[in-house]
Amino acid sequence: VRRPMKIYFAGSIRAGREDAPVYGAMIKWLRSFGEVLTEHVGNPALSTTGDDGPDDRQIHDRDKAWLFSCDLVIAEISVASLGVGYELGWATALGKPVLCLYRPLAGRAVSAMIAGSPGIETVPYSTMEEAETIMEKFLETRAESTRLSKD
Ligand code: 6K6
Repeated sequence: VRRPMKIYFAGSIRAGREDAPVYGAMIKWLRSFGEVLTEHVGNPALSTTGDDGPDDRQIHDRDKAWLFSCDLVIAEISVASLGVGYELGWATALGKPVLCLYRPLAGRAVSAMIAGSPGIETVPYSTMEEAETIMEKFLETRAESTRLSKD
């Protein structure tokens, strides 16, 4: 049975929203491959304070449920976030395929717990075009194994 692939996209929220347009562009592109469970991550209107949204327990529980139900996880980690790191830890513990994309910056290295994790593919990129090529390759190989194990 083929159903749309469920993609969990992770990106910084309270750790800083400067890359929100990047998340938005990636999410928009990913929509042609499946359902993106976490579209709010790319919403430029979402601030870092979020006083008007659901309370933290609701956010945590809903995101955790999405993480359990997703087929794979893609994270943009150029802005380092505790929440994203926490999600990546759960994703690998759950055995989900995980891709982390980042733009390399001088003097800043990706956490060894992410870059060194055998359950995570950590790949640098510089242009959106490059990011799309990397995501497409990841989706093609992972979608196949997901289909084989779930059908
Ligand atoms: C809006 C503004 C502040 O808080 C909100 C509503 N918050 C969230 N809504 C949905 N997902 C969230 C929220 N806060 C964190 N997350 C999840 O953690 C997302 O899936 C992100 O990938 C990740 C971001 O973590 P932080 O530590 O940067 O906030």
